[in-house]
Amino acid sequence: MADLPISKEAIREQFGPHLKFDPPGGWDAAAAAPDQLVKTHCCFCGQGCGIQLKVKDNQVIGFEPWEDFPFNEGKLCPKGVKRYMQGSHPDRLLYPLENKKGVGYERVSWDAAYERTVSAIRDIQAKHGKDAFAVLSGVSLSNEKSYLIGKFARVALQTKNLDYNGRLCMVSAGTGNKKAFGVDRAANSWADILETDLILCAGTNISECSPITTDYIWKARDRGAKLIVVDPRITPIARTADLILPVRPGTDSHLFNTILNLMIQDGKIDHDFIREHTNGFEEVLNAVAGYTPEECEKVTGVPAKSIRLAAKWWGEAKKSFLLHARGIEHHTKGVDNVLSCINLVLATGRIGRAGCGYATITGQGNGQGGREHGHKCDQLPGNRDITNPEHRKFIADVWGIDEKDLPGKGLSAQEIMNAIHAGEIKGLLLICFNPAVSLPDSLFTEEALKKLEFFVVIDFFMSESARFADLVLPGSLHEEDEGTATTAEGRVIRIRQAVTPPGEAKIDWHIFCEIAKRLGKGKYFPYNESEDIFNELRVASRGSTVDYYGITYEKIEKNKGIFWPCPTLDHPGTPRLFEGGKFAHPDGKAKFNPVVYRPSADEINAEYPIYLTTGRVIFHYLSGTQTRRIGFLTEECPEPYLELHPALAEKYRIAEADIVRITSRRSSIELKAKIVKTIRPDTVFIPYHWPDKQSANRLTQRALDPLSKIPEFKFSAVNIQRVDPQQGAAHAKR
Ligand SMILES: Nc1nc2c(c(=O)[nH]1)N[C@H]1C(S)=C(S)[C@@H](COP(=O)(O)OP(=O)(O)OC[C@H]3O[C@@H](n4cnc5c(=O)[nH]c(N)nc54)[C@H](O)[C@@H]3O)O[C@H]1N2
Ligand SMILES: Nc1nc2c(c(=O)[nH]1)N[C@H]1C(S)=C(S)[C@@H](COP(=O)(O)OP(=O)(O)OC[C@H]3O[C@@H](n4cnc5c(=O)[nH]c(N)nc54)[C@H](O)[C@@H]3O)O[C@H]1N2
Ligand code: SF4
Ligand SMILES: [Mo]
Repeated sequence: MADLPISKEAIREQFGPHLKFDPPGGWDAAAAAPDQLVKTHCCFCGQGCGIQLKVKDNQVIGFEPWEDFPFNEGKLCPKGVKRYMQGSHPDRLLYPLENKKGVGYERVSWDAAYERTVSAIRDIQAKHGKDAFAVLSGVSLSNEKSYLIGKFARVALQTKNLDYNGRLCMVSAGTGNKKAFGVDRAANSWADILETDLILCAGTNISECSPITTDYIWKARDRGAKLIVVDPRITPIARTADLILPVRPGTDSHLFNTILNLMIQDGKIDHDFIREHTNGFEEVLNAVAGYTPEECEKVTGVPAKSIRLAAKWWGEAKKSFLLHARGIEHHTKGVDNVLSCINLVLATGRIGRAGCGYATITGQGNGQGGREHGHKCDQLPGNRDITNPEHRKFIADVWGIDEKDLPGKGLSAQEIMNAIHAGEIKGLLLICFNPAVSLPDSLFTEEALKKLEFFVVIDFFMSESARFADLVLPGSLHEEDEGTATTAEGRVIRIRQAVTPPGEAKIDWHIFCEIAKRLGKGKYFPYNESEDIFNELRVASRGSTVDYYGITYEKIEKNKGIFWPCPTLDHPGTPRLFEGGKFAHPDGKAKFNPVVYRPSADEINAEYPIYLTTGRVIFHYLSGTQTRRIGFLTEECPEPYLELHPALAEKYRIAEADIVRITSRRSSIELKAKIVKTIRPDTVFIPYHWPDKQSANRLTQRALDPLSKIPEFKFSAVNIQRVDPQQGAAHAKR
């Protein structure tokens, strides 16, 4: 802060070339000393980095590092650095818009918007039943909003069809964790990464997607820790790895089963831990018995000697930490992949103590908290089960309703879209989710959204999904409301309001409370401020595996975050789970789960011979509606591309920057070729942050994991073809 104010010229020189528009509040404001610095957190990924926002005249005009926030100690990635540019962005939605047939979007009053929403809900539910109106939500939203939206769907709308975008993200990990450990959270805080001796990263592009975690891994490596990476691509973190297992997409569980079998044969498992702290090992032992490195090499494409080395290192390590993310989870066997990883951890007993641990790296800003508070089709707050009579009674009592009025288990996100397409669901309220870009098989999603009788979207930008809406309501950005979020580590943090929403935009949860009121359910939503909602959430989570009861706003601020579970006001929180080998199942033991390898849903054959996988780049976030609007980020990565190996490029006579048509059993898109040596020669990769003709999801399929209901984003069979230069020129004009 000492060197403020800096000159306009200095700012223009530093940021000018990267800005497509003037900075929020104009150049003068950017150069001025802020009125205040607000200590809050980045709105993007699940790392939840601390950041200080510079506020002037009710606008966020920049940022300063927050160096004493323990997780990131002031460090930020390029998205965090530029996040402040959304608040006053020229594309901000400032008032409600109604889509009038033949006219387009027209400004309407909030009163008219609410009346139309309420009468559409009433009409559709009267004609087609309560469940014909669905809610789809997202976990960039705070814990308070996630909790409130769950209650809104169940109490105000009484629909069972509520689900969220974590269904595309965290559910395979969540299902696997609950099965194995009885609770769904990273087992350790990242502090244990610093102390470990061997790190295994499976299906996670750490450096681009959880950039601050890179720092923890580097620090461990400075102490001599080894690194094994399992990924079909050599991502930046893999470039320094001791061992790379370049697995063919969709074959991970074969690899993990084989590694476990080798460890069992070599006697490198912890029999005492297995006997005292786990159930089900015998079944796993039998399930992995037939898995040999030679067979595994055929299936996974990983050399048998690398598999043996991985088994030796994992078997012999004194301390280890296993991290995985969507690379192994975005599959029709995502839960199996997660369980086969966890079996490796349990077999060595290296969990629940210093330097020994396990975590799935949670993706979205509140991907952890948002999956705990009753935001999912099968769940009530406190990660309670909506089909369990005791859990239902507990929550019905907290909400002051009769248990029999609480809806049952509903459809998951993709199943809701399928039901919309089939004409069974007629109305949709969508917030913080952009399915037109992020669901698989995008042309199907577009067809479905067009069929809705009534579709209302709450967003702060006109997302690609909002283009199909009857009503678009302007909601709030992260820094426009108070609240909490829970990070990938399980640390509950405070999100601070820095400014009020611009124009007529409203704080998201106020919109829900008003709709509830107009539906005659106002008495269930009596909140004046976010803290009132949090205090109810604390009670609703009390006694569950996800106990927030002992966490208060004040306590979070004082301690710079509190790890759940935290059952009482004097409890300090729990950074490390499972200490002393005590797990969250009723008998205190962890559960081994046998996994039998099975192929992916799409089939590789002569017509579709290539493995397509999809994912992210550092400069963009999810469906891109936020980051594609920020000058610097779009300049660094302006468009998607097809990443392929030189050997594959040569086979198809493709040169760098050629236009390539990629075709799956769903559709085709055309992208520029990016030829890299860091990918398997049988696999191609597309980053998915773009819509329409640039959308990777035009190619992906709607097949789901039977347990978690996650789509198979990480594997589609495709063919590729160079588009001749004539057609290429046509492409460039479109
Ligand atoms: N920059 C950036 N950061 C983000 C996000 C973002 O959009 N942009 N999103 C956030 C969210 S919500 C999420 S979920 C996380 C995602 O974080 P990650 O899961 O780390 O990212 P992805 O790019 O989806 O995929 C990870 C890796 O999986 C590999 N992979 C693909 N198929 C397979 C396979 O079959 N097996 C194995 N072992 N690996 C495979 C890919 O090559 C890729 O390197 O990132 C979070 N952080
Ligand atoms: N092919 C392929 N597809 C994928 C993936 C992949 O790896 N490959 N990854 C999947 C994963 S892991 C994820 S998490 C999903 C994400 O997919 P989505 O959830 O659809 O992506 P977002 O871009 O977060 O969309 C959120 C929308 O909500 C808005 N928004 C953000 N914050 C707020 C808020 O606080 N209030 C309101 N009112 N609106 C808000 C944004 O402007 C944006 O329009 O995509 C999935 N789709
Ligand atoms: S996007 Fe993630 S890693 Fe980057 S600054 Fe934000 S929270 Fe930190
Ligand atoms: Mo995600």
